Amino acid sequence: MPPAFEAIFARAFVAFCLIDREGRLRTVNSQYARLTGRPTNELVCCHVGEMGVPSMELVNSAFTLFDAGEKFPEREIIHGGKDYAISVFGLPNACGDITSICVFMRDISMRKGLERRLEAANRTLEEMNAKDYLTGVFNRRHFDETLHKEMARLAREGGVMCVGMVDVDNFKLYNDAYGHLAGDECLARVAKAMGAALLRPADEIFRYGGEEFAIVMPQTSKENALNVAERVREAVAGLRIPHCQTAYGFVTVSIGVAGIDATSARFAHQACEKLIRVADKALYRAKDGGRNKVDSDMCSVDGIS
Ligand code: GH3
Ligand code: MG
Ligand code: MG
Repeated sequence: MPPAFEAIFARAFVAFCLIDREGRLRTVNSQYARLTGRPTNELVCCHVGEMGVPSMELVNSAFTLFDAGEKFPEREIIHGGKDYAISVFGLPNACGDITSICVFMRDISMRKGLERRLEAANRTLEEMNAKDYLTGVFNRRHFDETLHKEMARLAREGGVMCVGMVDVDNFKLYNDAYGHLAGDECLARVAKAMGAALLRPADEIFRYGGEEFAIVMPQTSKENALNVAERVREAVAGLRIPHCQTAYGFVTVSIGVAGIDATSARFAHQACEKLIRVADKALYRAKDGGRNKVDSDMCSVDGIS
């Protein structure tokens, strides 16, 4: 290599090496030596497999691409806890055959670190956007999105989906008796207990508004949804949060469950509204039945109502 080029490569910020078809290092610069933790003069003629960077898999795939007349797309790798962008070029001999490859490794750890922090911040923001601040369960916006998504999936895949509308009993009286702050705390505890009572990962609870919650149970028969609702009701009653203004003496919830099958789900928008209306009616019946109860119904949508 001309001395001027050697000086340039020695001082370059990128790690550089020249590798032959056998995977042996032909030339390396000091950045590459630093990356491997060995002095430059020890590296020439070493097999790249010993260094681990770049991998032999990368070297082989680069030769395969160049032999086919293609380019090697830039890759990102992690080595020694750092991120590198790898560019590879083929070096032809006098006959035009690629006999060795030049590998450039650019340290992009700073940029990748920032990208990861940004991704994590975006994930947190997305989660905050979907969650209810007070109770930590998903919010109404996420409920609407989930219900529509699940309704479309139901129409596509068949089966039955159920929704449970949950309402804390006599909650106005709770606030009146214990104050709004205690009311807030109570709602958070109730939400947590209800969430823990949902055993299937597909079942999800949302804060619908005020002291009302909604449970979405995809691919669940009405009978199974009733069991889930019963478990949720028991979980809240089991907290035994004192409520001096009710016949039970502790905080309870009433739940209305509504089921819908794939045929009705085809009328997606109406189906979502109707499902909630039917669940609401079942909820009123549970309230009328003395509260701390579960009631249910099936919902059918004919596309007109
Ligand atoms: P029912 O058994 O018929 O549901 O009676 P209820 O008292 O629970 O129903 P009502 O709709 O009369 O009252 C709901 C109460 O829930 C009134 C409202 O102040 C309270 N509430 C709604 N959201 C919150 C909240 O975020 N924090 C607190 N502390 N109270 C809330
Ligand atoms: Mg209510
Ligand atoms: Mg209520």
